[in-house]
Amino acid sequence: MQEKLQALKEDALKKVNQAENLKDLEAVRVEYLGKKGPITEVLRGMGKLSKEERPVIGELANTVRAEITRALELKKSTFEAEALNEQLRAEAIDVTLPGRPVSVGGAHLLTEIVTEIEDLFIGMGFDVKEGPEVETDYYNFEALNLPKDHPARDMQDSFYITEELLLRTHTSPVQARTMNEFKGNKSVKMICPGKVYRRDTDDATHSHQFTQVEGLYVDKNVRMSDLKGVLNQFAKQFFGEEREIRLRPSFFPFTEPSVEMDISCKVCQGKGCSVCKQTGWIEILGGGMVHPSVLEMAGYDPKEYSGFAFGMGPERIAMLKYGVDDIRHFYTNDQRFLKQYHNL
Ligand code: 2U9
Repeated sequence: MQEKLQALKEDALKKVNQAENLKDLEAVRVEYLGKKGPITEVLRGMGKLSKEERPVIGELANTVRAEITRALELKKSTFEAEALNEQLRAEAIDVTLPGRPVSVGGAHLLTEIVTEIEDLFIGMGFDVKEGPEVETDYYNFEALNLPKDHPARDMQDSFYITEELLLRTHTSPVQARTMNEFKGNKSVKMICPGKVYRRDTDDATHSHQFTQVEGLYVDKNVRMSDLKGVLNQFAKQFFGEEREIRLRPSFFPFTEPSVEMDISCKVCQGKGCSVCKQTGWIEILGGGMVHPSVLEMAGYDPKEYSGFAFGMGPERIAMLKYGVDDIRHFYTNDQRFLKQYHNL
């Protein structure tokens, strides 16, 4: 019996050695240690052995089983390590390969321009305020000296939602609201950037939705020369120190007197070219002294307070600064256009 067990052990260890994979190993395990295997058979037949033989054979059978089990496990872990190595080799990443470039987004040109304008005015002590795009007829027109029968309402054909509500045609209602909020007791120094809407047919220079930045400074003793100083500072910082400004008389219902501001043409340095239509000057914004009726409607005494206001269109300004030839480029989101202005 002892020799039989020794022979079994040697056979089994030999087969473990010869096994080429996990499947072979499992077959060896089943053959020798399985329920119907020879070792189990020996252990089952212990009852038939003599009293003296039983502990000797029992111990030997257990030892043989333990040795075969250990050999199986050892070989199994070798196979597993090999499999893992093979997997690691197959899945290895070549970190020296050049990477795929990630395309990085950026702020829209209009956002960049509006932020730049905001920064310049913040630098001159202005607050930035926003307001609703759906406005009441009162704040959009009435409070700005544009009563119901005013002919200037025709100039701003509007998108009405109800008889009293419309999409704002300018950002001026934000200023009217702010003045109203301050109840005539405080000075106001603010700009309000935002989207505005007009019933225009879209073409290279018109868009039914565009952007405005408007400004307002109301206090005691605010004068036209303050407006000129602030706008001159803005123009030089935004377009370049070498640019000159000029103010021309104009008309807006909410300012009196009203002006339009031109900057000297960069292309011809004021000599006259096709960009400035041979005038040497390019119009960039409008403004004036806040109309006394507007001050009064907002609760400010026009004898005590005065103010200046101005308005500009960032699209037009961006078009002038970067030579963009069609306003629709700002809204059609063609990446070939937008990407040119990343990292300005
Ligand atoms: C209040 C009082 C006065 C705002 C003003 C302009 C002149 C102006 C246009 C420029 C190009 C609009 O974007 S654009 O089409 N704006 O010329 N805007 S004065 O005057 C105000 C605003 C609010 C309470």
